Amino acid sequence: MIDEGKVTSIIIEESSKELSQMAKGVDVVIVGAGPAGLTASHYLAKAGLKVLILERRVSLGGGISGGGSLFHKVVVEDVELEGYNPKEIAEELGVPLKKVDDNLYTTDAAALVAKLSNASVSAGAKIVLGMHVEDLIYRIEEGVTKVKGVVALWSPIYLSGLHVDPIFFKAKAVVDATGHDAEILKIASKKLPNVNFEVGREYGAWIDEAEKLVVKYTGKVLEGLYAAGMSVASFYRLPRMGPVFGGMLASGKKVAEKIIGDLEV
Ligand code: 48F
Repeated sequence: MIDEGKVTSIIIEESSKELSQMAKGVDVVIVGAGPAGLTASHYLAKAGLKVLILERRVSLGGGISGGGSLFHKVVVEDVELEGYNPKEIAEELGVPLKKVDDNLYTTDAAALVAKLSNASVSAGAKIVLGMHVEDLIYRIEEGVTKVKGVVALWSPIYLSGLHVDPIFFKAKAVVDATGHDAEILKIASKKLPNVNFEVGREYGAWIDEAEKLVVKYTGKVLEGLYAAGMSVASFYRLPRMGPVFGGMLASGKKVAEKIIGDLEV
């Protein structure tokens, strides 16, 4: 016999234990569980870092599922993007690929979501769904603005517009993996002192350039704040690539390597 009250108390106790540990500080908070965020989390967690992904939806994969214009296939390419090969990354993460052209491979969107999510949690990353990041924690040290974590609200609270105070997660590094809207970079531009940038929107479509440039420009934006995936394209006004996901995987891997280097793991 399973007691109803016990089920709820297990959920609350176990979640609270973990959330309270993570609130005190993780190594990396990644905002957004799309392809870039999930890929980054795998490599960061695999390197031994404590990684928390906060995702405001109650689903994983971001734009992957709707990515092929609602067709169930997506495309990954076998090319060098600034030293990163998306096909090799996909294979490393267990994504089943079918060759369809010289350097183009396809997989089911659902398979990409499942394999990236599996790679993330299997490496030890923690994913909390239904959590909307609405602000940043910062300090000014020797005149330099440094990001020290995020301010978050459960999504239903955020959506309801109720006047409810948020919760905090301290982190050594925060990654904006929020996609086209580059929400965390926008927050930084509006809410942090001494930050003199504006966030725009990516340019029109040019796949070859978009895939290369999004990887090239992936990295640190401010002390403690990094960008990966389509937020990079919006921030630096790069072209878009549409339903080709290689650049997102490569960008995720690159941001992980940058952070691992900066945190001297
Ligand atoms: O949009 P998304 O998939 O970003 P990405 O990893 O990949 C982009 C591609 O999907 C596609 C493309 C390239 O092929 O053009 O669009 O860069 O995933 C971003 C995730 O971040 C969540 C959002 O719900 C989505 O799942 N997100 C956005 N803002 C917030 C957030 C926020 N403020 N707090 C929490 N999650």
